[in-house]
Amino acid sequence: MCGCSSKTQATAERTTRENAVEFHVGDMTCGHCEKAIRSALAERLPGAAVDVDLSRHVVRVDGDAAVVKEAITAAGYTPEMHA
Ligand SMILES: [Cu+2]
Repeated sequence: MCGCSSKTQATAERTTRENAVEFHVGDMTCGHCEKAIRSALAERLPGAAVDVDLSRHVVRVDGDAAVVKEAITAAGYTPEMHA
């Protein structure tokens, strides 16, 4: 058993950040939406870690919830705070 296969599985590894906020964005449906949201977030939170799960319509950002919500809304999408 070598390390190759275990390394492949580790690509799904998630970084858990204490101040990460998670939003459900129901109208984020394709790669274009993801791009628009990512660039809106990069504009307001330069350098912040952004995690997008397109299949679950979830956006995770290492930043302030109010700023994230404003950025997603300004991009034309509807963020809902995750419990
Ligand atoms: Cu789209």
